[in-house]
Amino acid sequence: MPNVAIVGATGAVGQEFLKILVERNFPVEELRLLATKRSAGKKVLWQGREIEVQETTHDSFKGIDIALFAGGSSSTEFAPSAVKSGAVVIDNSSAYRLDPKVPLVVPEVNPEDVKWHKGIIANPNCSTIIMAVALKPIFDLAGIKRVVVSTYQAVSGAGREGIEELEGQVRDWAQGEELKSQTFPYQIAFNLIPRIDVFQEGDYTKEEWKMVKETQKIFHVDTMPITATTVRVPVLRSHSESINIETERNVGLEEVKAAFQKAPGVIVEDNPAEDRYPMPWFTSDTDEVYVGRIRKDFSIENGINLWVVGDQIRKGAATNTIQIAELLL
Ligand code: 11C
Repeated sequence: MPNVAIVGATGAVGQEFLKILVERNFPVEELRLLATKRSAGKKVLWQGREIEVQETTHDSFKGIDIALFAGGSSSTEFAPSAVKSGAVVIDNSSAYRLDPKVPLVVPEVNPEDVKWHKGIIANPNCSTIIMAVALKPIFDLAGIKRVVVSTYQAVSGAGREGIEELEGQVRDWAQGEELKSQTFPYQIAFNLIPRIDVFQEGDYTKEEWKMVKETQKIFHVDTMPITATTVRVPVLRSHSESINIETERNVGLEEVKAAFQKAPGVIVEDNPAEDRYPMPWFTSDTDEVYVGRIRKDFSIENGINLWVVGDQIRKGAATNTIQIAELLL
């Protein structure tokens, strides 16, 4: 059984790793929990074992077979040391995703890419993963000519601090107190913020470019035109996406629905007659990507509209990472 390390073990994604390893019966010989100095010394009870969180150092990875990095700046600092020690790193940060020597993997889309890793495998951005799982059945069925996506992203994308900021603002508002914003640039309670991460080329944000470039890499189609608008919404932990797809080939709606019904990792929730569609409150704490509002875009010849929702901390981060680790085994 492999020795596994979690780097960033006390954060939102790190904590989810602990649960998912158990749920999916992932074989673990030793589990080493690593975090910043601030969290070192904390005790965690996992599977009847009391594990003390250690500060991550360059020597933390001796004997480790698989290192799950929860994301953040620790990846560039420590992933190379983990690889030098012989571990395979699965990294949630954006540091290595577009590196041509590093596979970027969504197991439902490009599991075969795991095979050519050279020590590091990158886990895509959460909104990218959720979109990629939903695009895959259409890509296989009809080819994709163009994608237009708008996201409605939960505060969990900004980690534990994001969740605490929304909860704190709602509490303060109910008590008639002034709302404080630290993690987000503006008040997020009762608001939307159409800027996630920093502005970059063409006045698109880094989050928007991630959705474009990472998706192209995952599908091995550098030229697939994708345009994104990413928006933070006052939702706790599931990202939602409105996706408009122009297909290469004309396909009937029934074919599209049948493809989604068969697609791994997808749950179709689409019944207008019964007012059924995916919603972020109800998809939280689950591992699948939910697809609904499946309909023709009548404004173009081969167009499909979808509404897609998935838990950001799970399928958008921790579950996808552990699925990659399962492919390694
Ligand atoms: C968000 N997508 O919702 C971001 C969080 O590149 O893994 C994940 C950032 C990343 O804020």
